[in-house]
Amino acid sequence: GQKLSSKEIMCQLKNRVSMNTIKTHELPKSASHWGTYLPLDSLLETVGQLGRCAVVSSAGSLLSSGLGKEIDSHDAVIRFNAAPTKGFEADVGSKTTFRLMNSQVVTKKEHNFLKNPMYRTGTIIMWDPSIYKGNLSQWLMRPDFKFYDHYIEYRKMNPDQPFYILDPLNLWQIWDIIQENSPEQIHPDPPSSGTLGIILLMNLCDQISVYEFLPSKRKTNKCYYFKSHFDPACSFGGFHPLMYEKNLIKKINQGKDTDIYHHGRVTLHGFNRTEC
Ligand code: NCC
Repeated sequence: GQKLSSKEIMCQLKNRVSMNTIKTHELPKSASHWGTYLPLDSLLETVGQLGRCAVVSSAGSLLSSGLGKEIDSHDAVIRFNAAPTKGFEADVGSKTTFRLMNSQVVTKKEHNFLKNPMYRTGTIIMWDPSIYKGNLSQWLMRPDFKFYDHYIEYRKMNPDQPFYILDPLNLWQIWDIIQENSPEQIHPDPPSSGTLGIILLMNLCDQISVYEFLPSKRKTNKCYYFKSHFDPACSFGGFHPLMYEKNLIKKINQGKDTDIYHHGRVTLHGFNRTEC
């Protein structure tokens, strides 16, 4: 692992990660049955520059945080997967501008993606991993989950809701930077949705507040604020290199360490404020 400064890490993330979402014409013909349902322009082309943005992790330690008002005071809020706001507004707020989801949540019946009205708020961004640095054709031969049918069906039912799919190459562009800044070899598994959301918003917002990604004093083994499920791997990682992701984000935090401890809050600068 190299020892880069905060600014150098910011510049690596800014210059080497594209956060490109897939457009129809970039896909091989074999994917046109669902590819024609993709939005015409990419997410970054469509969403203009935003001011203050919030990233809300799904961690159990958001419970009793009372952060809801603070979170909602941001211009845009990103949430992940099946994380609800209903019933948890006091702690996590109620605004949802973006929802970043893995393909498992879109595909598996148990998540009820097509029926649950929760998903119909905000812009959806889905990701599905390829093999390390695989191109779009390699990815489509072996997607992690077969999301196409639900993607088509959802787009037909909700044609006006923006629904992007992240180019899987982005995952590995980020993974490389995590690996280069870590003291040991990491298995090439994709970064968690949390880290993808943070880096996405660094492309879109002037300033980003991240909640309970770096755990506060409220930290417990409770996995989610909305479920009674206890597992320390939720906060530190099993499949995802989550601990290494968190160490990287810690290095670029512009806020105070006491803000992490008391509020679980990290403050990051957007790339528009990062001169490289
Ligand atoms: O758990 P998950 O993520 O949905 O959480 C969203 C993001 O919040 C951060 N987090 C979560 C819990 C916690 N205690 N600490 C945290 O810091 C992480 O950054 C996380 O990314 C995923 O990343 O997509 C993940 O999705 C789940 C699962 O697929 C969905 O929740 C749907 O059920 C994965 N769990 C399993 O597959 C069993 C999880 O590994 C990663």
